[in-house]
Amino acid sequence: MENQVKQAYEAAKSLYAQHGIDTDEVLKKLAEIKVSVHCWQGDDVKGFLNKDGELTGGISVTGQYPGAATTPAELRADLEQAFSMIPGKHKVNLHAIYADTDEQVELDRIEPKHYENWVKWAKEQGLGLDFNPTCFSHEKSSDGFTLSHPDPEIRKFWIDHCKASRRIGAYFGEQLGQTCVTNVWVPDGFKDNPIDRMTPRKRLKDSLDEVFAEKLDPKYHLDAVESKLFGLGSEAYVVGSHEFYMGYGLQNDTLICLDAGHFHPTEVISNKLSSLALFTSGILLHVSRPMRWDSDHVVIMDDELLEIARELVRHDLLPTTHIGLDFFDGSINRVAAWVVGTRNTIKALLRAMLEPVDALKSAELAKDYTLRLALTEEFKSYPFGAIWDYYCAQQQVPVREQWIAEIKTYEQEVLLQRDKSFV
Ligand code: RNT
Ligand code: ZN
Repeated sequence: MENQVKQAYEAAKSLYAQHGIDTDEVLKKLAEIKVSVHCWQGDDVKGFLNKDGELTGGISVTGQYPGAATTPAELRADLEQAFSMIPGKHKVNLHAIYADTDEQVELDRIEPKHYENWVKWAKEQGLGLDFNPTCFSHEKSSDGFTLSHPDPEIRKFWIDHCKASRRIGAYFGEQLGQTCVTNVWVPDGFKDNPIDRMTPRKRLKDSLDEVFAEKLDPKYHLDAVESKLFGLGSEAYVVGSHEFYMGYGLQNDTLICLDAGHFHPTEVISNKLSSLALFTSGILLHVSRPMRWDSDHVVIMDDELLEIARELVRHDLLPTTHIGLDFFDGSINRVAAWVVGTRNTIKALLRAMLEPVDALKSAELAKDYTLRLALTEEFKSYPFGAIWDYYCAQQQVPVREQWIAEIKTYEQEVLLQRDKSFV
């Protein structure tokens, strides 16, 4: 390790120690936190099952940056590159359309064997896996409905797809010896004001009951449901709203997924965690960055990211929270996007862990709001960067911006070669 990094760490360590914060301990705890890195940043949510199909379901990726992965092998290489720059051991979050198979398999027929290569790779890399049924970008979702579709045949197709997805999730969990979260998100909704808001919700509820009927070992597999407020083409009404899934998740003991971009523009998920946690056994997060809408920009170190991290740390929610990422930007180097978003998420957790939580809670309880404010503000300029740099060095990943040059080399040597082979 560079001397400078070490020296800066020692100096910072003694400053934090004055507040009873043991930075060595903090780094040990930080190394235990897994972030579920979403595979779909690597290829603009295209996947490999329906290559030529367009992205539908009210989500959208913009940008034409060269070098998107076009095969499972390329996507894995890009993920490996990203993970070599991200401290800690993490998980990869797969969508069903990322099956690695030559078979022309339909979504309602997917099986564990279609994802064997991912499992093999995850084992080699020491990674966990999470899973998602892909209820979009498909002819059977082209009118905007899946699990709540009025046509029982189409509904059945999606129910079967979600059932099959859960079995794949359970297979991931068993194979890798760690819990896999399978998260159900469906785009169902209306562009314009519906007359009947309730019947589609009733159908979605019934479909989910069928999907979750098979009991799976929670040691290896957990279900999650993800709500949203609106999408492109479902501006007026989304069947799976927050209230819908809040009710469903509480009644059926599935994890409730909070996506940072799925609420009203001034509404934040950080303020929901302490409520939800009182009534659930766990929460799934989709850490994202909405800009004016559910735009899924790359996660940056902004106030909301920090606030999410603080809530998790202050209320000891880390053991029961599954932290997933959900952003997709095709206008910049996609591997760099992963690195920026994931490093920021981990860094935000570190910053939160380096706060004098007990002292701040005591000040609050003693009605010393002056101390609460003053100490909070002073801590914003405490040298967390030195702790972060040391952590990166300790975890043998690039310190500070060193990784940018490595990414540029990877871009030249790997990403840009891909597009050439097309010409
Ligand atoms: C869509 C949801 C969902 C997707 C992924 C691809 O609004 O956020 O999580 O982004 O499943
Ligand atoms: Zn999401």
